[in-house]
Amino acid sequence: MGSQSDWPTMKHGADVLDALGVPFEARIVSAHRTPQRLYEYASGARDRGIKVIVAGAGGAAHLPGMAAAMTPLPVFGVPIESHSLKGMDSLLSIVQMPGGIPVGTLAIGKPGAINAALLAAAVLALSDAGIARALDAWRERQTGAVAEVPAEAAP
Ligand code: RP5
Repeated sequence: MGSQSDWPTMKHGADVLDALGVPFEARIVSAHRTPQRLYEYASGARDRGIKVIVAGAGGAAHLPGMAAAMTPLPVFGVPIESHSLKGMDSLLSIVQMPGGIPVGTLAIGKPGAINAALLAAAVLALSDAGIARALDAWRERQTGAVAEVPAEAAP
């Protein structure tokens, strides 16, 4: 993520990965404030054994696109909800990549962080039976938690 201030959003994705038993690392890497850290992180990720990168950033959100430019790994971008433009700036910054350098872009904020984690797990599940089973179980639990009849609304 681009900043400590992104963590309350990105933590929702981290919680999903924890629940699925997917090992991950959470790092602050700012495209603007720590460009050298971004270069080292993204260009070295594959050699360190990283398989998928989830990059959350807000505002002029260059982190996912710049990371994607420096690694062949799949990169999923999470637009953080900004104060001034409610994350529309983040969304458009991340989603409008030029052809040739893809960033899979998720929804703004918490749903995007959750779905980026699920999508990353789905990629890993293609070659990891344990993660595939965990994902199946996660979906079954989600389905089982949906009531057929709405509960009485609180007065
Ligand atoms: C982006 O700028 C970060 O991803 C964050 O969403 C936004 C604001 O960062 P802070 O000023 O809160 O550190 O690079």
